[in-house]
Amino acid sequence: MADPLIITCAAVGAELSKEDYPHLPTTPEEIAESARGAVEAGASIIHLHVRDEEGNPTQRVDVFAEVTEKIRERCDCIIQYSTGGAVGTPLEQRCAPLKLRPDMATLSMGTMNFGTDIFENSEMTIRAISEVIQENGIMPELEIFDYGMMDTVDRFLYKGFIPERFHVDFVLGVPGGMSGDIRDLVLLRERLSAGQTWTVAGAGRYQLPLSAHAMAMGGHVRVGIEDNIYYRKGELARSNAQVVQRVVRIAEELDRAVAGVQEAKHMLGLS
Ligand code: KMH
Ligand code: ZN
Repeated sequence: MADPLIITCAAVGAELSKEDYPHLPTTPEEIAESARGAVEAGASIIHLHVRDEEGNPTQRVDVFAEVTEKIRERCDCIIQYSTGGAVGTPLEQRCAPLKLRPDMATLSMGTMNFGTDIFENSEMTIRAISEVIQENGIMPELEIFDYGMMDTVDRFLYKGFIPERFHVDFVLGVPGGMSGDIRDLVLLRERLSAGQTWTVAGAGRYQLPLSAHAMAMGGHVRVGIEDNIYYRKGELARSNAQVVQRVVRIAEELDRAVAGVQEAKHMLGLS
């Protein structure tokens, strides 16, 4: 019997604007409300990016603090800060919010083309972010966008650059990274040690099929507007809650219980 399903909601992201997607939450109030809706629908982790007063992506500590507080006022959930930020965010800014000690933080495991941009994660960048994550006692989620990044995980583990306990997120279907083909997910999953917790986040049209396959394979799922603004072809999602609700319905059909926040914390080694 598979473990209960941990649903992550990537509610905001750093790439979209309200012009791309009119319901994009950008103010602290909007982000916290959207997170609340997703958690009420069944998400236990909120993957968090925040926006400044103009709606632009920011790694400002005061904004992360305000949004975190507003989410905590509304619901109990695991809050996971992005250290990826937006493409081109300087290293110091990427690490800055970690001093607020969120439950989790992302750690991207390599440089890649990211659409028409370059998402820079050199060895020194990964090590620096990993150090700040560890200094603050945060559980890392390793973001794997491409197969070679699994080799970096193994090498960094061997060298002690990353801690031994982490969660893994396969982020598939980003142009420049690995595709969201199911065979790629199977290949990646085979690289994990027994008992390693993992999630899949499918970008765009890959979100739904990868979610369904991950659920059937015993993995966990990330959905949300950061990864896909569409509910189905040609139809925008109404909210983060709406896409989480669909995952919950599929999980029910697959007889996969959905993890509550405390269960998710326990499975991830956070409690
Ligand atoms: N915004 C992307 C460049 C993360 O959150 O750590 C990187 C990203 C990954 O979203
Ligand atoms: Zn992100």
